[in-house]
Parts: sequence; C-alpha cells; structure tokens
Amino acid sequence: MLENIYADYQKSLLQGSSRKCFQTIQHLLDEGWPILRIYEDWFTPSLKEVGEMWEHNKISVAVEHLATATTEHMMNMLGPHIFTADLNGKKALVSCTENELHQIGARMVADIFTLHGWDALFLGANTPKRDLIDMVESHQPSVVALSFNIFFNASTFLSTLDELLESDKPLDIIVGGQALKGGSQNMLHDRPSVVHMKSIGALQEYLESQAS
Ligand code: B12
Repeated sequence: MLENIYADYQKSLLQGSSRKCFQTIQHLLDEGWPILRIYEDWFTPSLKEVGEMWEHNKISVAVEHLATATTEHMMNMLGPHIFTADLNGKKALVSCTENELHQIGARMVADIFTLHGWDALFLGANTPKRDLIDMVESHQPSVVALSFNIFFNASTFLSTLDELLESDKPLDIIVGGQALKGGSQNMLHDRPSVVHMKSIGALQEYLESQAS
C-alpha cells in the first residue's frame, strides 16, 4: 500500500536515512512515476508534513534540517532522470529573491525546465537583488522564474520584479511559491506581464505548449 510506503519513507526521512529513502524513490521510479509526480506528490507533501511537525514542536530544527537536507540529497540522485532531453537552445534563470531561504521549490522549477531541454541556471536561495539583475543582463535568459515563499520578503520580491520589468530585452517573468497563495497574488495586479503559476505542473504545461 502506498500509504505504508509513504509512512516508512517519512520515518526514514526524519532519521536521515538516505539509503532507505533512496530505496523508496527508486521503487517509485521503477513503478513509472515521472519526476513531476515525485516532486509534487511525494517530496512536496513530505516536506509540508515536516513543516507542520516543526511548527507544532514535534520535531527540533535539527530534525527539520536533516529531513530537508536528505530530500535535497534525493533530488541530487535524480540527475540521470532529469538530464534526458536534448538542449533546445533556450535559457532560463531560476532563483529565490533576497532573504528567501526556501530553495527546494525553485530547484524543482529549474529541473522542470531542464527536463524540457532548457539550459536552466539555478541560483538557489537568497540571491542579492543587484547580483540577480546583473546575471540576467550578462546571461540573457528568455525566462526568469522566481520563487517567493515567505510573505515578509514581499518588498524585495516586488522591487526585484520591478527592476526586471525595466529590462529592454525581451524577458518573460514567471513567479510562484507559497507566499503567492490565498489572495496575496493580488500584489501582482499592477504588473500584468508577470505570470503567476500555481504549480510546477502548470509550468510543465506551459513548457509543453511552447514546444509544440
Ligand atoms: C525546509 C524549510 C525551511 C528551511 C529551507 C531550507 C532550504 N534548503 O530550502 C529553512 C530552515 C531555511 C526555513 C526557514 C524559515 N522558515 Co521554513 N519551511 C521549510 C519547510 C519545512 C519545507 C519547505 C519546502 O522545501 N517545501 C517543499 C517545496 C517543494 O514546496 P514549495 O516551496 O511550496 O514549492 C512548491 C510550490 O510552491 C511550487 N513553487 C515554488 N516556487 C515556485 C516558483 C515557480 C516559478 C513555480 C512555477 C512554482 C513554484 O512548486 C513547488 C513544487 O510543488 C516548510 C513547510 C512547507 N509547508 O513547505 C517551512 C515553512 C515554509 N517555513 C516557515 C517559516 C515560518 C520559516 C521561517 C520564518 C522560520 C523562522 N522563524 O526563522 C524561516 C524563514 C527563512 C527565510 N528568510 O526565508 C513556514 C511559513 C509560514 C508562512 N505561511 O509564512 C512553513 C510553511 C513552516 C510552517 N508550517 O510553519 N524553512
């Protein structure tokens, strides 16, 4: 039963048993789970549960860090299943804005671009605004994707968007993440060209529609 497999995985994750966690991920791959499904239906709910346990003091910060680092380890092991498509000549830059430390969603976004043949530059967490803008200017991606998860980072997130919108080069800006759920995406009303995507599934649909 899938629920039992999930419960065992979660137990191994909280113990930091990478070996056991990877056996489960290998099992999902053997069962034909695509990367998108492993990301959306396995790692995302698993870490959500870790967050709830942390919030309710059922686990320490150290255990949360262990589970997070173990999940990132699992994602690193998936490389052979991600670098599968030929490069399509398009480049995306994926990052978290300044002060945003939640980088796993952004990493998933970068992997979805890679899966579709894009050259995805993944900058990770907490990229200083000036440096991010400089990198966009020097690498000239056609898409910048930003992950925004903690609402108190809104002012930096919005000012980064505004600087990117001033670019005189053609640039699509895609945003997502937990801080844009539940009505707070209204902050994008004044920035109609910025595309909010609710999930990496939506990103995949967008990339497939671009390819056809
Ligand atoms: C791990 C973690 C951390 C780690 C992050 C380390 C790392 N390497 O990323 C650390 C310890 C740094 C951390 C810090 C904090 N955290 Co934290 N953290 C988490 C936790 C447990 C998991 C986050 C995660 O990776 N989730 C899995 C990913 C895959 O989910 P995701 O980010 O939502 O991404 C998905 C979608 O949103 C979407 N997506 C995301 N970005 C984008 C972008 C685009 C373009 C697209 C298309 C889609 C997309 O696709 C992803 C796939 O499904 C969450 C719990 C949770 N519910 O997620 C809390 C959580 C997010 N953290 C929380 C809090 C409060 C904090 C702190 C403020 C704690 C503190 N007091 O210091 C700090 C803030 C730090 C900061 N300045 O950013 C709260 C946020 C509550 C809120 N509503 O604001 C949560 C929800 C925990 C909780 N239940 O209370 N955290």
